[in-house]
Amino acid sequence: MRPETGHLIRLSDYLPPDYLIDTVDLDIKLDRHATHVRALLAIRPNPKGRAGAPLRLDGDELKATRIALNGIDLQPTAGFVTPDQLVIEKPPQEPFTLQVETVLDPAANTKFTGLYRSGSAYCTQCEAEGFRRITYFLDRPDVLSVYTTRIEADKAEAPVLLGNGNRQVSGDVPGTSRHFAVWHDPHPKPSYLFALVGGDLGHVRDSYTTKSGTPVELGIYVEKGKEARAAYAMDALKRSMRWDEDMFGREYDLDVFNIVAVSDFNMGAMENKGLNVFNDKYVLASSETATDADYAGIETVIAHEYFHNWTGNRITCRDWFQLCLKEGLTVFRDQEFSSDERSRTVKRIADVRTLRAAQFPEDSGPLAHNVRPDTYREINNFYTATVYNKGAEVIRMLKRFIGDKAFADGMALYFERFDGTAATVENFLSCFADASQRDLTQFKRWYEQAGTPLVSATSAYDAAAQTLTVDLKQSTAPTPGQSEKKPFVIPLSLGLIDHNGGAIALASEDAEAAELQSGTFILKSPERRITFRNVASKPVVSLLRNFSAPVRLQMAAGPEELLALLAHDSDGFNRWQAVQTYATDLLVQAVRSGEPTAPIDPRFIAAMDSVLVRAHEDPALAAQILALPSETDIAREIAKDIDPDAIFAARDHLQCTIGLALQPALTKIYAQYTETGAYSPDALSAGRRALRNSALAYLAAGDKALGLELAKAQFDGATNMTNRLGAAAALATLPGAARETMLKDFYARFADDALVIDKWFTLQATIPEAETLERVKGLMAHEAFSLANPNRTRALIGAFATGNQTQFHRADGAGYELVIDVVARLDATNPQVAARMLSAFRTWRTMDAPRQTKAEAALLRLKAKDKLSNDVADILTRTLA
Ligand code: B3K
Ligand code: ZN
Repeated sequence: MRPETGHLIRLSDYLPPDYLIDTVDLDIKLDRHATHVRALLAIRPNPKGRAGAPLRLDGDELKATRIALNGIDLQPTAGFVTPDQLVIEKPPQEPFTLQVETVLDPAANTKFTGLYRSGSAYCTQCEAEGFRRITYFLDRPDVLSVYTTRIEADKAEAPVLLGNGNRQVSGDVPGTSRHFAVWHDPHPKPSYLFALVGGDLGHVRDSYTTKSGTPVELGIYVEKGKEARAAYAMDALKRSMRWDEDMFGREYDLDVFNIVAVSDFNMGAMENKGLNVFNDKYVLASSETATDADYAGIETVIAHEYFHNWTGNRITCRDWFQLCLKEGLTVFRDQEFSSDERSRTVKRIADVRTLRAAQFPEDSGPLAHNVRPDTYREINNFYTATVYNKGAEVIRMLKRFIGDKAFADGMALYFERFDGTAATVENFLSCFADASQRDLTQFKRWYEQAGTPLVSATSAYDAAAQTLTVDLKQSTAPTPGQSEKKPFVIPLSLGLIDHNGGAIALASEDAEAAELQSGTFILKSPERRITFRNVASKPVVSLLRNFSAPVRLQMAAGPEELLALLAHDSDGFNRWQAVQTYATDLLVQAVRSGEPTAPIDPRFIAAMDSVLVRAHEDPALAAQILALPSETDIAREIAKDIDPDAIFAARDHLQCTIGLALQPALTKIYAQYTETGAYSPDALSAGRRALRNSALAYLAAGDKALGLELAKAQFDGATNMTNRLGAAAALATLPGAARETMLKDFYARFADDALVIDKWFTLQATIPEAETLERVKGLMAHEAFSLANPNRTRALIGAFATGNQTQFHRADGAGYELVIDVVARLDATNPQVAARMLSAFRTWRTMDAPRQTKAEAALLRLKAKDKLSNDVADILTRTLA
């Protein structure tokens, strides 16, 4: 156990490192059970550090075999070197070298951080604190070093040897069956960006010429035989490289850029300098095995990791509190990229859905934290939707607040001023304050206060005076450790629509000219009133257009107004939002009334019909509008005493009613959008498939027999995974022999394809019926299941805990018990993934009383275990607090 385990680390305690490490020379001899690592560190006292301070290098489960200072061996006696640290009490106060040899057992590394084995390959994951599992180091992001890495391995076992930077030399080790490669990365970098890979991998190669004419060799390494499935990722990579040059003026800076796909990975991917390592889920795609959503995910993640080369690698974080500096900004950049490559409105809707589904519950529960946290006990638990997705929203707001031009100038300043440094949020904001000549002090609260602000808006029309008064208020509920919230700077995009659907020009004495021109009004005090003049008739207010701020909006709007927005709003996002709001209101009312299956307002059905009529204008948008709010969307609105069964019943009833009432129109769409020609993952084709699959889901809900017939035919005849999985999902909702036959057939077809079998597990884990619990338990004993593989664990247990509201939150508590059992087992081997699973409990206090009792009992049972990792203990303590 490391002495600092569980300690609270505070941003306010930050001190610069006492020593700097200028160069790192590594010699790594790969072996399954005894990998020998020799590290030669060139160290010097940091002029900004404490003179004469001891040198404390971090370690984690390390075994040192030799330590030498300036070439002279030190006896590794107890106390000065332990598995967790290496301390030199009185190091030289001038430059010196430290040579450290460690021996690792990668095959036994089940945590998948540090050096480990995935399949037959060796790979690494160092962010956030994995490098200390390879050698002793100042394992913090503000220590930047130039790395040279010699990797040696058995030629047959690992013909491919990859490292950071450019390859310098390679060759055979004379008289042995081994070979080596030396990689040199000229860009100083923090240890978390170190990576190496060794294995017998297939590859695809391509090349790219930067705007300034420098050629770059591109390589994607995958499991042998899967090379063809890397084509889309390669295409996405080249498009990302071009986009970053065009939009941000950022060019790539090494001779090679390599990506390696592995099947055992704790998260999505990792931006190691010049050597990105990916979860193969975000690299491999073929039309038969990947859905349109998978293709979109690959495009996004490839772009995200590539964009990190500037926002993250060239400019890194001073400390882990600044994580949003690279993550929020890079998510913003990948969202912009995907918006440019696809449909901006549809992408915005998808991103807001993600934010609401993943970040809003975090921000209103026990795990709420600032976009830039003040404290942490386990940094790996802060790679959250708040840091990533809300972090991206904050950048988007900043852009809206200061304007596109000042934002672009601020980004250019940031790259100019901070290139090659480890920066802070303050550094970042100073560039935008300078570029815009605006004071960003209040804006900065978005980084410093947790919680989702509630904006309430009311409007009053005065026909005689031809004025419309809009009253805006903001408030933010307390979050753990923060009872008082100061007002945020909230940019609210607003438009007025007249009764014919036309836009009304904005005129007002209470607003600034820039606000009237841009339609973005800034709410920075607790309340603001804006009176619009020259409003000839009672308008409809379209507020929070394009989701201009990550807030919850409360605005009394009746069906007429929502229907007018759906029909006429020039803002596509608010057309979608109008239906979401309408449906959520209906469903919340149905649940609250205690009659979840009461008759549905016919005006809503008519609205959905109008969406089908206009579907050809933008099939992808129509599919989004047709998708009813999720069970968790409804639960969030209800906020307390939640009964997921009632929510499910209400939503299911609405889906069935629409499916039956609109059967002719849905059938027409289903027939009209039949797949023709070869599969293409482009946004337009994907939108057509999404619309057709949405029609299928409604038809199956409305008429089981018809649904069964259509879905069976679609499943059997599908020529791509989007259509096959769309059919399988429809069949999964229909209990009976056809479903079981489909599941058998699905497994038989794809048994050898891990990523597809993950889908097969998820399909079953998310069936909303009581038998699913036993099914999931049975699947845990299936030959294809393994807790050792994170994708598989997420596909079955993660999907059950987050994608099956009625069964995870079963009234008898058996869903909670199942997940807690898995967390307890998994914690012994992979604490990071275990902690992630456990965070499904973050909404437990919003459930009804009987469910809360069951959830608490399960959590306390976990707490009673004597050996919990720091990762799980941290989430558990905060969840129970
Ligand atoms: N930076 C990595 C995440 C590392 C997570 C460490 N627990 C991937 C990314 O955000 O690009
Ligand atoms: Zn990232």
